[in-house]
Amino acid sequence: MAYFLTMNVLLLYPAFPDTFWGFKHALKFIGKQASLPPLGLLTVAAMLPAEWSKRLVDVNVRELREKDLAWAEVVFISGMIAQQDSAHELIARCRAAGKTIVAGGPLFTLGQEQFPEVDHFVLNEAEVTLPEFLQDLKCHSARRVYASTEFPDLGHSPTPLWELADLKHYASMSVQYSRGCPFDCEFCNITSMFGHRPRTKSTAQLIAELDGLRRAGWRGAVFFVDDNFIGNKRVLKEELLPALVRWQQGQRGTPFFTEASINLADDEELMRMMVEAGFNQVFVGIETPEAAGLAECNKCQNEQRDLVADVKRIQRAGLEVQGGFIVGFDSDTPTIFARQIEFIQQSGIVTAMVGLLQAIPGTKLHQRLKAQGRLTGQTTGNNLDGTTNFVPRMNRDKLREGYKNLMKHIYAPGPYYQRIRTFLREYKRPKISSPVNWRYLMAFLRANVRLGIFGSGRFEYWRLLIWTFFRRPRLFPLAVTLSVFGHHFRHTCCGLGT
Ligand code: B12
Ligand code: SF4
Repeated sequence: MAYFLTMNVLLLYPAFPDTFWGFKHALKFIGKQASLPPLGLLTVAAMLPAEWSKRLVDVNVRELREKDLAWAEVVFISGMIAQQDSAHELIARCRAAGKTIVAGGPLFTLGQEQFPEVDHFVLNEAEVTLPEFLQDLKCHSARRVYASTEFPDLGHSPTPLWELADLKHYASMSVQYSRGCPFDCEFCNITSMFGHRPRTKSTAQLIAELDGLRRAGWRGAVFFVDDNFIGNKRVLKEELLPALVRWQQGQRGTPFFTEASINLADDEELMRMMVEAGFNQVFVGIETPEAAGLAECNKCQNEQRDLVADVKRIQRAGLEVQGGFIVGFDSDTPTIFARQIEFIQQSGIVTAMVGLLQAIPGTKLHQRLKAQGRLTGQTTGNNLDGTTNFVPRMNRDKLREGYKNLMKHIYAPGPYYQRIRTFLREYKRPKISSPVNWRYLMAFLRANVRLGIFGSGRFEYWRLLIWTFFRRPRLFPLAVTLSVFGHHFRHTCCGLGT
């Protein structure tokens, strides 16, 4: 690949399979194509020379056309493991069209050997590796692989080029304030990829990103895609959250959501400030209610606590809790399925992502299972597809069967709608939430037909709406949204239909 002052660069994002977080079946209700834009590629685009012409094709939103390929001189492709099938197909097409391919992002950082057709791998965090690649390109000496163990200062990360994305196709936008997490869970690859010390952008940088989104016309929800948003509580309380409160003033509020560890429940002040700043939802890794499972995966922050009470405290503060759960730990016995169901129902975690444990390359779990000779192959990258890539301690068929039944149970209309009521009873309505607009009204009408007339859980649907209307009327829009999510989960996770 040669370096030219003007170049046509195609930024390519592969398709996700139909999975839990894709929300494909729910997005149809609001007429959107994908839940979030490819933030990594938009950030990389902002690091490329300003004179280069850039075009983004997110295959989750629109197909890759021959004329896109004909236009491009070089293709920059990104992705995570769950997108690997689509990545292989797209790379084959780019190769056949004779394009130079540059690949980066978690899929390639952890599995470059599976992609022999790629010309250049620019791995790890582009803030470190991309400048070196571009410099070598100028000198006609670009190598095949650029990798680094350095964790860069995020103060140099540019504002993503939102203008490349067609924002109207996405349900939410994303920004990233920090990378890294102080904890050390055995199954997680965040710390090997981003380190233990949470690195943050400056408050001014983050506000500039939000301003950029506003300028690009975005008025909807924004996901802070931090690995653990509360990794540095002091900076949050002293700098970022007060700045976000100021940013929200004088305009229609922007709802935020993020990911955090359970110790958020210990800090009333932090929760109050987050809600005031616009946060109304948080994803928390609960993993398991079993002490032995938590100890096994080194989830020390979840040990010795009343996790149900913690979840309820966060909900009462005005933050909906979405939860991550895992079955398949070595210490799990067949009672784990009933224990997980009981926990999920009691806590009122409506969006409960329960996965079978998988060993992702780069994790301590992967190392341990490899040393024990228990690895059986590659991970699919989607821990909700009912597969494992190692020999579990529990009989494999029992594990899979128990997992399937668990998913069928928690997403069946009866327990699902009941869980929404448990949650709504506890939840304090935040000041800032998604506006009720024409899209929402269309979704409501569609839900009435799809779930209220044709749905197998139609009785539970109407019961929930009537209950909410009289008991928690201000949470009515949320009740409808969660009902629509249930439709997606039933389709995607357990083949239960509407
Ligand atoms: C947002 C997010 C999502 C969003 C994706 C939205 C989207 N359109 O991309 C949602 C919620 C849908 C999602 C889902 C899942 N996710 Co996810 N997700 C993340 C998260 C939290 C942030 C990603 C992000 O936007 N980062 C911000 C940008 C700026 O960083 P970045 O993308 O890494 O890009 C940087 C570099 O990688 C590099 N780079 C990236 N692309 C490219 C391309 C080129 C050419 C170059 C040069 C450089 C480069 O430069 C960027 C700047 O440094 C990460 C965790 C993390 N910290 O990265 C997990 C993560 C990416 N997800 C992960 C997983 C496993 C999943 C799920 C499979 C979870 C599940 N069990 O269902 C699902 C699968 C998706 C699906 N629908 O099927 C794993 C990926 C593991 C892997 N090796 O692939 C991660 C790393 C989390 C983890 N702990 O394991 N996810
Ligand atoms: S708390 Fe979350 S991000 Fe941090 S190491 Fe554990 S699973 Fe990974």
